[in-house]
Amino acid sequence: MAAIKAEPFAFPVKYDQLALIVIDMQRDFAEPGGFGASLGNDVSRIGRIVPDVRRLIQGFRYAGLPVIHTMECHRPDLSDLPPAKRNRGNPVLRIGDEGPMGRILIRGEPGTAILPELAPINGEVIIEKPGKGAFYATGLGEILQQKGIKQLVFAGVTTEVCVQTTMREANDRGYECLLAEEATESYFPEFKAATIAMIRAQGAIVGWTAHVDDILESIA
Ligand code: C5J
Repeated sequence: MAAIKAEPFAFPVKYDQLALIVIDMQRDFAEPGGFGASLGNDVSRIGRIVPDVRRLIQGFRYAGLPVIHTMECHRPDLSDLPPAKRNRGNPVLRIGDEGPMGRILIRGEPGTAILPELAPINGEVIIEKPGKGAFYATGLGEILQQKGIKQLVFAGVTTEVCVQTTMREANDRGYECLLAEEATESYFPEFKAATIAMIRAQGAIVGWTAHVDDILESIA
């Protein structure tokens, strides 16, 4: 059986059931003036993974494998934004407030867009999600089922929030999940390291982790 070099052991890949899911590579998390920055984070860390995320996307496209993009965002009337989410913490700008890139994390605003280097192409699925996990209040589960996808390679941000939440949701739904280490990032390097360790602990209790080069070599 084909396998991708991974931790804690080789990932038993089935190419006809495999897709890449790129989580929330949006300007609001990666650029000054966006949601991430409004929470006091150093957003420059996010920009550094763009070349590796791009390589992964291109590898999947070249191999003819599905690429799915997610975006954390809300309706302009905020009807899908619970007060408990909007009121959390003490940010400079809250979700829905007008910022330098438009309203924070609102559908259709410039700051909510996926980074241009990683923009979806025609035919790729885009999941707009109001939660941290991509299965909550979206059609992702049905789409994966229709396409016969049972294995997901994960990239995107932030490792310990939307990436890990979605991996855990997927794992509980029976998907085999593989995190691409260089293609994910956190504002906190220690949280990224802890998430990688947690995911692959206890015999891949949530999933596997692998290097981008090893994933690309396998699907080439
Ligand atoms: C956060 C995300 N960190 N995409 N969202 O609020 O991880």
